[in-house]
Amino acid sequence: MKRFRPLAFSLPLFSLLPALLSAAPLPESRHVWLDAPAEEFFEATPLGNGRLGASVYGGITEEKIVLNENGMWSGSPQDADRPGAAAVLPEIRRLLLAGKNAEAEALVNAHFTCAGEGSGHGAGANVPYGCYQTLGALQLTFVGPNAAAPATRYRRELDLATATARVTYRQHDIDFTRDAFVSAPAEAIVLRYTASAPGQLSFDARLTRAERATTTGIGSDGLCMTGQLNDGREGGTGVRYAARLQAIPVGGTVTVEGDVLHVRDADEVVLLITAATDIKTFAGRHLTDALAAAKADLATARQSNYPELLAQHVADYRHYFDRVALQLGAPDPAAATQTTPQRLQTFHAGEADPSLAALYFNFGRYLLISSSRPGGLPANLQGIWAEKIQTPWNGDWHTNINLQMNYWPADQTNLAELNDPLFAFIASLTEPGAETAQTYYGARGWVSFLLGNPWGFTSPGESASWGSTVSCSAWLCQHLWDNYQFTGDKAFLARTYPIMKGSALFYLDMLIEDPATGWLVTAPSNSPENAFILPDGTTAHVCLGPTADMQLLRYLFTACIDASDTLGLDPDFRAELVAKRNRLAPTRIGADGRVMEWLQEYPEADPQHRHVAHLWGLYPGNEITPHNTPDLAAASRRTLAVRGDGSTGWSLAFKMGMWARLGDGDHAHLLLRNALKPADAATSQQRWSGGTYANLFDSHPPFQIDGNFGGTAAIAEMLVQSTVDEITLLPALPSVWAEGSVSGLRTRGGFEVDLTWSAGRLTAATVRSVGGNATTIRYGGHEQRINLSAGETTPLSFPNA
Ligand code: FUC
Repeated sequence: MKRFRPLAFSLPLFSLLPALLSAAPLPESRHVWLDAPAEEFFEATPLGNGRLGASVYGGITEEKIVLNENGMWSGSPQDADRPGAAAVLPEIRRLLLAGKNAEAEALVNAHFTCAGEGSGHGAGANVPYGCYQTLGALQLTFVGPNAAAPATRYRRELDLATATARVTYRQHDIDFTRDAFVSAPAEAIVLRYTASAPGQLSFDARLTRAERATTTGIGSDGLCMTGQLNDGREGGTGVRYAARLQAIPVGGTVTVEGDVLHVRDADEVVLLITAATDIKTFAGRHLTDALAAAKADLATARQSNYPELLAQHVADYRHYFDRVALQLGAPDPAAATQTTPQRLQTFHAGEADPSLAALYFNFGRYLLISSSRPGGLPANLQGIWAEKIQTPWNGDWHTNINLQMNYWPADQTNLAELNDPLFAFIASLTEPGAETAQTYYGARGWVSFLLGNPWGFTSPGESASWGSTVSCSAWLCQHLWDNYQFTGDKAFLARTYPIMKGSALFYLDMLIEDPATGWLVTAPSNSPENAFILPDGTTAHVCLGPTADMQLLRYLFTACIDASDTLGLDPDFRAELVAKRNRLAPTRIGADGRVMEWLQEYPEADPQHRHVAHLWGLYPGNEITPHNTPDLAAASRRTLAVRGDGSTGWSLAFKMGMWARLGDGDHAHLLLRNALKPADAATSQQRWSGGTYANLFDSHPPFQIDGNFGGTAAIAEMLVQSTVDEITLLPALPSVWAEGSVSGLRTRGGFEVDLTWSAGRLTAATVRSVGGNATTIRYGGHEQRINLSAGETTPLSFPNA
């Protein structure tokens, strides 16, 4: 290994890259913009403050703004554990050990799934499991002689540098501007409508919702919508909600008639919308009176004028967003002149457009800042943005990939505190999950399966094919340990260690020995959602020790071993973990050179299946690396080659990250190209077709936000990779990103990295230590050991390669 020397002097922080660090993104990586109003929800412009969401359609005569509040959950707490389930466990295991997987699966389906209706097969709005639902919509109908006149110069844009939306157009030589943002400091949706001539704004406003809503007028300038959601039992204990609208005009008049607010002949109008629910769950505001809260929030928001509200909002947002700046490619002003959907088209057709990747990255960070804030609920399958009563898959927290993927960019892209809702959710599972562990396995500790809602649901899902994966809770715990690896925050580790320990205790108790090999394996479980074909031709999902489980358990046990050691706790527990970790079934390579998905080399029912969790150890785990395990890395390449480069949005993002870990930037970029394939209403009819909608939302289809977050994390993974004692710079730079710079990416070990490169080669790099630490920096074939104190920055130099 060649070594290189650092520069002999140390420069103050940021002195090397001053322009880069203070710069807002270039327009081509800053604005998501369209030249037409949205016709579908997945074309609307999404705004949010973590709790409240607003999606702007931008219609000229008929404007619709879909409203969201993330406590809008139907359903209610239930005990869905199946009594007596543990009694059938020995027979399920006996059948599995006898190779009778289909019979075992039948037994799991009959006795080892949840009691009751579970998720309602993904449509649980009216069963106890519940569903995340829309709050409703603000509908505006513009009236007056000019309202329906043809509009020119239409532009609808989202500015990712300020988290503001703007719609502009011209009618009869009058320029209209509609601004929108959702303020976290003011807890309000703020809309401002202006025109270039006085008295031009006339519209009717309504607050609407497809069910369970009553709207009334408040005074002469406001509306109020209230209702109560189904608790899943029609029992009247469902979540209550309230939304308030207030119009503040300059000039003209505002009146209210019934449930309609009329604005006439105004020069300018500000609309404030506040909303609240009384959901009682592991996070949120725990209100007893949603209406009083919406009213109080409105009163507070009214104390500031529009410029003040805007300034507070932008400052709050930039506090998060400005920590990272990414530029890919040389400045490309021409790219900014194309609409975002046009750029998706040309990019998919083969244009390089590196700044589109930077735009997508910025959008992913924007979405996380807008859908996950400390103290709130985690970003769900659609973040916080939902237009229906029955959101696809209940808009819940699926944990066999989806929820975890939502949080992949958090630490890496310097948004660590936005993990807070995820961590609160994980903590909330330990109590109900302890009952589930006892009821099904007679085990200590806690477990949860694929389904997660705000009501503490930890039982297996209602079908064995997807509901029996037993390692979902281990995967959740990875986020706790990984966050500690990024931050080194021992107080956090001490707080969360009992959660990881509880998870590990469950697995210590439930593992069984595979007599054929002597290895310890999970039983029953499955490899996320994939089926295999047994020698007699039958198809099954339920199995012993799928590779994904074993990798996850190796990670969890290692995390608990290291954590207990760091904290000086539980030597006996640690010894048991060490002993059992060594006996966990290893990741193996099959006769066809691929990583084996199951303990036996079954043919898979769907060789292109979207799930690839048997490569979890490659990404986001760390047991497979080209450097440490070259054979497994080569087998991973072959596995990915057979799985293919198509699939759902999140699957493409997952594989993008894996190709980045394999050091193949061009293949990762191919996955990015496929992820950004234009998606629309027609492609939404094609199962598993993936792609990206006109507003940059990821398509599964349907719209599902995990791919946005996974894609963002994968882009970061192409630029910087890390373990707790090693940082690799530009490990998988695609050749089309020959020029670029990034600042503010975080690494494990507690560092922040700024890089500039040109012609595909690193030209400048600085590393700042957050808490004081040593690490090894790798670039190309070179490595360098650094040891920095807290806050210290060092520039790095590299030999000319
Ligand atoms: C998991 C995935 C599906 C989908 C759903 C919401 O079950 O297998 O593809 O993403 O979650």
